[in-house]
Amino acid sequence: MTTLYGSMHSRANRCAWMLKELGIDFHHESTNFLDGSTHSPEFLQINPNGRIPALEDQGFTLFESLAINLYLAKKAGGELAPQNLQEDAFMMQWTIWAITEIEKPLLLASANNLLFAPESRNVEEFNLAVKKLSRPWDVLNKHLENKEYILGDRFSAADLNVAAVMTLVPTANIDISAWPNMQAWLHKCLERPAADDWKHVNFTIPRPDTHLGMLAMFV
Ligand SMILES: N[C@@H](CCC(=O)N[C@@H](CS)C(=O)NCC(=O)O)C(=O)O
Repeated sequence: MTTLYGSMHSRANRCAWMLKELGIDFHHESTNFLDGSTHSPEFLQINPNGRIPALEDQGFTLFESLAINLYLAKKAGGELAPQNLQEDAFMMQWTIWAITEIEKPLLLASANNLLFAPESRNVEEFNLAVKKLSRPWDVLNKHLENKEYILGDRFSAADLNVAAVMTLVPTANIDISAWPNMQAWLHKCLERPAADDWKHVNFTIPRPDTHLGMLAMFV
Protein backbone atom coordinates (compact mmCIF):
# COMPACT_ATOMS: atom_id res chain seq x y z
CA MET A 1 0.00 0.00 0.00
CA THR A 2 1.09 3.58 -0.66
CA THR A 3 0.17 6.15 1.99
CA LEU A 4 0.58 9.91 1.67
CA TYR A 5 0.65 11.72 5.01
CA GLY A 6 -0.28 15.39 5.11
CA SER A 7 -3.26 17.67 4.83
CA MET A 8 -3.84 18.89 1.28
CA HIS A 9 -3.51 22.42 2.73
CA SER A 10 0.21 21.75 2.91
CA ARG A 11 3.10 20.74 0.66
CA ALA A 12 1.45 17.29 0.57
CA ASN A 13 -0.50 18.61 -2.43
CA ARG A 14 2.78 18.48 -4.38
CA CYS A 15 2.96 14.71 -3.85
CA ALA A 16 -0.76 14.19 -4.47
CA TRP A 17 -0.16 15.87 -7.84
CA MET A 18 2.61 13.37 -8.68
CA LEU A 19 0.61 10.35 -7.44
CA LYS A 20 -2.36 11.42 -9.57
CA GLU A 21 -0.22 12.07 -12.67
CA LEU A 22 1.15 8.54 -12.31
CA GLY A 23 -2.28 7.02 -11.70
CA ILE A 24 -1.13 5.47 -8.41
CA ASP A 25 -3.87 4.48 -6.00
CA PHE A 26 -2.97 5.81 -2.58
CA HIS A 27 -4.32 6.00 0.91
CA HIS A 28 -4.39 9.54 2.28
CA GLU A 29 -3.80 10.37 5.96
CA SER A 30 -4.62 14.04 6.52
CA THR A 31 -1.95 14.48 9.22
CA ASN A 32 -1.88 18.15 10.16
CA PHE A 33 0.44 20.40 12.14
CA LEU A 34 -2.58 22.44 13.30
CA ASP A 35 -3.95 19.59 15.44
CA GLY A 36 -0.56 18.36 16.65
CA SER A 37 -0.70 15.09 14.73
CA THR A 38 2.67 15.79 13.05
CA HIS A 39 4.23 15.37 16.49
CA SER A 40 2.55 12.12 17.51
CA PRO A 41 5.02 9.31 18.33
CA GLU A 42 3.59 7.27 15.43
CA PHE A 43 4.11 10.04 12.89
CA LEU A 44 7.60 10.87 14.19
CA GLN A 45 8.57 7.30 13.31
CA ILE A 46 7.66 8.13 9.73
CA ASN A 47 9.10 11.66 9.63
CA PRO A 48 11.33 12.49 12.59
CA ASN A 49 11.21 16.15 11.48
CA GLY A 50 7.55 16.29 12.47
CA ARG A 51 6.62 17.87 9.13
CA ILE A 52 4.33 16.98 6.27
CA PRO A 53 4.30 15.48 3.73
CA ALA A 54 5.72 12.00 4.20
CA LEU A 55 5.25 8.85 2.19
CA GLU A 56 5.05 5.21 3.13
CA ASP A 57 5.37 2.83 0.19
CA GLN A 58 5.22 -0.90 0.98
CA GLY A 59 7.13 -0.31 4.24
CA PHE A 60 9.61 2.19 2.73
CA THR A 61 9.30 5.66 4.25
CA LEU A 62 10.46 8.96 2.84
CA PHE A 63 10.16 12.67 3.71
CA GLU A 64 10.77 15.89 1.70
CA SER A 65 8.00 16.56 -0.80
CA LEU A 66 10.18 16.93 -3.88
CA ALA A 67 12.37 13.90 -3.03
CA ILE A 68 9.16 11.89 -2.69
CA ASN A 69 8.14 13.08 -6.16
CA LEU A 70 11.45 12.09 -7.76
CA TYR A 71 11.24 8.67 -6.08
CA LEU A 72 7.67 8.12 -7.29
CA ALA A 73 8.47 9.18 -10.86
CA LYS A 74 11.55 6.97 -11.09
CA LYS A 75 9.79 4.01 -9.53
CA ALA A 76 6.92 4.27 -12.00
CA GLY A 77 9.14 4.88 -15.03
CA GLY A 78 7.46 6.35 -18.13
CA GLU A 79 7.33 9.92 -19.40
CA LEU A 80 7.69 11.71 -16.08
CA ALA A 81 10.83 9.77 -15.15
CA PRO A 82 14.36 10.46 -16.37
CA GLN A 83 15.25 8.43 -19.46
CA ASN A 84 19.00 8.62 -18.86
CA LEU A 85 21.62 9.84 -16.38
CA GLN A 86 21.70 13.36 -17.83
CA GLU A 87 17.94 13.79 -17.55
CA ASP A 88 18.15 12.50 -14.00
CA ALA A 89 20.80 15.12 -13.25
CA PHE A 90 18.68 17.90 -14.81
CA MET A 91 15.65 16.85 -12.75
CA MET A 92 17.75 17.03 -9.62
CA GLN A 93 19.25 20.37 -10.67
CA TRP A 94 15.89 22.06 -11.31
CA THR A 95 14.36 20.55 -8.18
CA ILE A 96 17.15 21.85 -5.94
CA TRP A 97 17.03 25.16 -7.80
CA ALA A 98 13.31 25.52 -7.05
CA ILE A 99 13.80 24.96 -3.33
CA THR A 100 16.88 27.13 -2.94
CA GLU A 101 16.10 30.00 -5.35
CA ILE A 102 12.33 30.21 -5.39
CA GLU A 103 10.61 28.72 -2.38
CA LYS A 104 11.53 31.12 0.43
CA PRO A 105 11.06 34.47 -1.34
CA LEU A 106 7.84 33.23 -2.94
CA LEU A 107 6.51 32.10 0.43
CA LEU A 108 7.39 35.50 1.86
CA ALA A 109 5.59 37.28 -0.99
CA SER A 110 2.55 35.01 -0.54
CA ALA A 111 2.52 35.61 3.19
CA ASN A 112 2.56 39.37 2.66
CA ASN A 113 -0.13 39.24 0.00
CA LEU A 114 -2.54 36.75 1.55
CA LEU A 115 -1.35 34.28 4.16
CA PHE A 116 -0.60 36.78 6.95
CA ALA A 117 -3.53 38.55 8.57
CA PRO A 118 -4.08 41.91 6.78
CA GLU A 119 -2.65 43.94 9.68
CA SER A 120 0.67 42.06 9.57
CA ARG A 121 1.27 42.37 5.84
CA ASN A 122 4.18 44.53 4.75
CA VAL A 123 4.48 45.98 1.24
CA GLU A 124 8.24 46.50 1.51
CA GLU A 125 8.79 42.86 2.38
CA PHE A 126 6.55 41.86 -0.52
CA ASN A 127 8.54 44.05 -2.95
CA LEU A 128 11.86 42.76 -1.63
CA ALA A 129 10.73 39.17 -2.11
CA VAL A 130 9.59 39.86 -5.69
CA LYS A 131 12.91 41.58 -6.43
CA LYS A 132 14.74 38.52 -5.14
CA LEU A 133 12.70 36.30 -7.47
CA SER A 134 13.54 38.24 -10.61
CA ARG A 135 17.02 36.71 -11.08
CA PRO A 136 15.98 33.03 -10.98
CA TRP A 137 12.86 33.83 -13.00
CA ASP A 138 15.02 35.45 -15.71
CA VAL A 139 16.95 32.18 -15.81
CA LEU A 140 13.86 29.97 -16.11
CA ASN A 141 12.29 32.29 -18.68
CA LYS A 142 15.41 32.16 -20.85
CA HIS A 143 15.67 28.39 -20.43
CA LEU A 144 12.12 28.02 -21.75
CA GLU A 145 12.75 30.23 -24.79
CA ASN A 146 12.50 27.46 -27.38
CA LYS A 147 11.11 24.70 -25.21
CA GLU A 148 7.65 23.73 -24.15
CA TYR A 149 8.85 22.10 -20.95
CA ILE A 150 12.00 22.13 -18.83
CA LEU A 151 13.53 19.06 -20.49
CA GLY A 152 12.24 19.92 -23.96
CA ASP A 153 8.98 18.70 -25.39
CA ARG A 154 7.53 16.49 -22.67
CA PHE A 155 6.11 17.23 -19.21
CA SER A 156 8.37 15.56 -16.63
CA ALA A 157 9.05 15.41 -12.90
CA ALA A 158 11.27 18.50 -13.34
CA ASP A 159 8.24 20.56 -14.46
CA LEU A 160 6.04 19.09 -11.77
CA ASN A 161 8.50 19.86 -8.97
CA VAL A 162 9.29 23.40 -10.10
CA ALA A 163 5.64 24.22 -10.85
CA ALA A 164 4.55 22.69 -7.53
CA VAL A 165 6.77 25.20 -5.73
CA MET A 166 5.38 27.95 -7.99
CA THR A 167 1.75 27.20 -7.06
CA LEU A 168 2.39 30.11 -4.70
CA VAL A 169 2.55 32.57 -7.63
CA PRO A 170 -1.26 32.90 -7.75
CA THR A 171 -1.33 33.06 -3.93
CA ALA A 172 1.22 35.87 -3.99
CA ASN A 173 -0.68 37.49 -6.88
CA ILE A 174 2.56 38.49 -8.59
CA ASP A 175 2.30 39.77 -12.15
CA ILE A 176 4.68 37.47 -14.06
CA SER A 177 3.96 38.84 -17.54
CA ALA A 178 7.55 40.15 -17.69
CA TRP A 179 8.57 36.48 -17.98
CA PRO A 180 6.27 35.36 -20.85
CA ASN A 181 7.81 31.94 -21.52
CA MET A 182 7.70 31.09 -17.84
CA GLN A 183 4.16 32.44 -17.54
CA ALA A 184 2.89 30.27 -20.41
CA TRP A 185 4.73 27.21 -19.06
CA LEU A 186 3.40 27.72 -15.51
CA HIS A 187 -0.16 28.12 -16.75
CA LYS A 188 0.12 24.89 -18.76
CA CYS A 189 1.49 22.96 -15.76
CA LEU A 190 -0.96 24.27 -13.18
CA GLU A 191 -3.96 23.61 -15.41
CA ARG A 192 -3.23 19.87 -15.58
CA PRO A 193 -6.16 17.99 -14.00
CA ALA A 194 -3.87 16.12 -11.58
CA ALA A 195 -2.63 19.45 -10.19
CA ASP A 196 -6.00 20.45 -8.77
CA ASP A 197 -5.41 20.10 -5.00
CA TRP A 198 -3.31 23.24 -4.52
CA LYS A 199 -6.21 25.36 -5.78
CA HIS A 200 -8.18 24.67 -2.62
CA VAL A 201 -5.46 25.94 -0.32
CA ASN A 202 -7.02 28.51 1.97
CA PHE A 203 -5.35 29.26 5.28
CA THR A 204 -3.50 31.95 7.20
CA ILE A 205 -0.17 31.76 8.97
CA PRO A 206 1.00 33.85 11.92
CA ARG A 207 3.81 36.33 11.30
CA PRO A 208 6.94 35.27 13.16
CA ASP A 209 7.37 37.41 16.30
CA THR A 210 10.45 39.36 15.30
CA HIS A 211 11.73 41.09 12.21
CA LEU A 212 14.70 38.76 12.57
CA GLY A 213 12.24 35.92 12.04
CA MET A 214 11.39 37.26 8.60
CA LEU A 215 15.04 37.80 7.71
CA ALA A 216 15.67 34.21 8.71
CA MET A 217 13.46 33.17 5.79
CA PHE A 218 16.20 34.46 3.48
CA VAL A 219 19.21 32.67 4.95
N1 LIG B 1 11.08 20.85 2.88
C1 LIG B 1 9.95 20.16 3.41
C2 LIG B 1 9.09 21.16 4.18
C3 LIG B 1 7.99 20.49 4.95
C4 LIG B 1 7.20 21.50 5.77
O1 LIG B 1 7.75 22.49 6.31
N2 LIG B 1 5.90 21.26 5.86
C5 LIG B 1 5.06 22.12 6.64
C6 LIG B 1 3.66 22.12 6.05
S1 LIG B 1 3.61 22.71 4.38
C7 LIG B 1 4.97 21.59 8.06
O2 LIG B 1 4.85 20.41 8.27
N3 LIG B 1 5.01 22.49 9.03
C8 LIG B 1 4.82 22.14 10.40
C9 LIG B 1 6.01 22.40 11.25
O3 LIG B 1 6.97 23.00 10.76
O4 LIG B 1 5.97 22.01 12.42
C10 LIG B 1 9.16 19.50 2.28
O5 LIG B 1 9.16 20.06 1.17
O6 LIG B 1 8.57 18.44 2.48
